[in-house]
Parts: sequence; C-alpha cells; structure tokens
Amino acid sequence: MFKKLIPIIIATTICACSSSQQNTSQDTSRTVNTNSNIAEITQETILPCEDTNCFIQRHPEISPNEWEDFFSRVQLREDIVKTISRPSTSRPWYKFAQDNSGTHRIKNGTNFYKNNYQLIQRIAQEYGVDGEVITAILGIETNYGKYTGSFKVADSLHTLAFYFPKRAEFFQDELGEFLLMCKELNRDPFSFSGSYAGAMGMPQFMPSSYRKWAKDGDGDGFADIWNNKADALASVANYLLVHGWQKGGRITIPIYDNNLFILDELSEEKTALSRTVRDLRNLGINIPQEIDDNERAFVYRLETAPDTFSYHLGFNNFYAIWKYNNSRLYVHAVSQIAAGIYANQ
Ligand SMILES: [Ca+2]
Repeated sequence: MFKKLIPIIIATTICACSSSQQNTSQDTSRTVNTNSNIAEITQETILPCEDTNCFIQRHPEISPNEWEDFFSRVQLREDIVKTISRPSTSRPWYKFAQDNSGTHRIKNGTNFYKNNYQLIQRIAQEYGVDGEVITAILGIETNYGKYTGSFKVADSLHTLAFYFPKRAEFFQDELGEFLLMCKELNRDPFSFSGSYAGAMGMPQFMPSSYRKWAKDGDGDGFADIWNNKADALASVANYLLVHGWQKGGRITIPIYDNNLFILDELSEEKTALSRTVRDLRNLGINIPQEIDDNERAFVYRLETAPDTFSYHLGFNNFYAIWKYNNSRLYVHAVSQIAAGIYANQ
C-alpha cells in the first residue's frame, strides 16, 4: 500500500485571472496540511498529482514496486518547505557581490584554474567555452566543488514535489527524472546528496539537467558530476554550449554617458536577446564603436551603492549563462570571477 501523501483542503476557489485560458480549477488557492504539522501553505496553483496513483501513472518508466520502495523510505523535510517558503528578497548588487564575486572567490578560482590548467584547457577547447567561465560557475555554485550540499536529494525532491504546491509541477517532474537517473546509473536514490532544492554535484545540476546535458569528461563512461572535476567541467561547458554559447563572443560591457531615464526603462525589460545594438543605438544609447550593429544585446543595471546604479549591456553569452541560473546578478558575478581569474594568469 502507498501511504497517502497529500491531504488537501481547498481553501477557496476564487480565481484571480479570469481571462486565463486555463481550466479554472487550476487557479485554485489551496491550503496543504500534513499530519506532521507542517506550516500551512497557500498558493494560487494546483498540485499536478494529489496522490501516488496519479503520480505513478505519470511516471510509468519506474515500476510501481520501485515507487513503493522509494515512498516507504523517503523522509519529509519540514525545514526545506519553511526555507523555500520564505519570501525572497532581491539583494542589491553591492551585497550580492560581497558574497559571490569577492577577492576570496577569485583567489580560490585562480588556484583551482592553475591546479587544473591542462584539464580546463582541454575541455575549453573541446566545447569552445572559456575555461575561466566554466571555472567561475563551479566557484559560485559550490566554491569549486567544496560544498555540494548535505540534503538527501530523494528527501528534498519528495518534500518539494508533494508539500510545496507553488512549484509542485516542477519538482514532481524532477522527482521522476531523479528516479530515472538513479535507474540509469544503477544507484540507490538515497545515496545522493545535494542542495535543499535537489541540485547535485559540483555544478549543482537538477536531475533533468543531468539526464539531458551532463557529460563524461574523462572517458570512463560515467558523467560523475559529484566527484570528478573533468566530468563537472565538461558538463558545465556542454550546458553553456547547448544553451547558445558562442566561442569568442561577448558576455557584458559597461555603458556610460547615457540618458538614464531610457536606460532605466530598458533595464526593466525581460532578459532576452530581442533587440539588436542598432535598435539600442536608434533609441539613443551610446554604445562603443567596436560593437557591431547586428549584435544582440539588452540593458541591465546594478545597484553599486544604495540608490547608485551602473549600467551594462548583456550579450549572447550573458544570456547563455543566464540560462544556467536566471539571475542577472549571478551572471555578472560569473563574468567578474572569470575576468579576475583571467587577470591573475
Ligand atoms: Ca567520467
């Protein structure tokens, strides 16, 4: 027998988006209670599967017996729901940078780069992705592989899949991907550790990312992103490549002497390569001569001190890194660490 995972009480059926084409039942605010007195969660979403039968039917690649074994062993982590439910506050750049791209991070990155120089060069050449950038991503994700997370991935994904309605669809998919990954690797699901959100190994890949984009960098037939530097570096490089990285392309440049009103407006637009440099020049933005009119770019700004901003153009390779982590601050930090490692060679 499967234990009942998610007793759900429908708190209200008020729909805040009547113009939506979605089934209105998908816009239901719900309160999830569990037997373990977990914090009540109210979100405008629906759990894609409310019981194990539904979930198992959606994931027939794993047998019911295997799922039963998994659910009998997995633990609910209330602390994870509490952590992920905290309102997110966007930190200004001047605080984010202290934690993520300071001199310590660059110094450690320089050491990592020097100690693994041949390996990084080989992988950078193979994928056409700058070795400093690959290194910087491992640096910001896990301090170059030192801190890869101590939560059991099985517990994290199960908890978020069934007790965090806001992202249930995403985490239920990841839970299915995780069990498939374990089956493909012939590994016990409870042998993997990672972040509280289920990100794994030196590059902090989610299970779906692992299955799609992880690479074996040392030729032993196993993409070991947990313990093997070559595999971790190759996997990051491959991720960037398949998400549009262009060899030798620009990541970001600062821009100066501009109409701040226009720049502020443009920096509010979504992160996308929807404009060309020509478009931006036609809007009156001063962009250095050497940038080609046809290159694609967008404007972003960083709060460098309270109410003080610097303005930048993000190019194609900025966007490729942004696909790794949807945060402009993250990408800018990666570019700074990479530049610091490059400068220290
Ligand atoms: Ca390997």
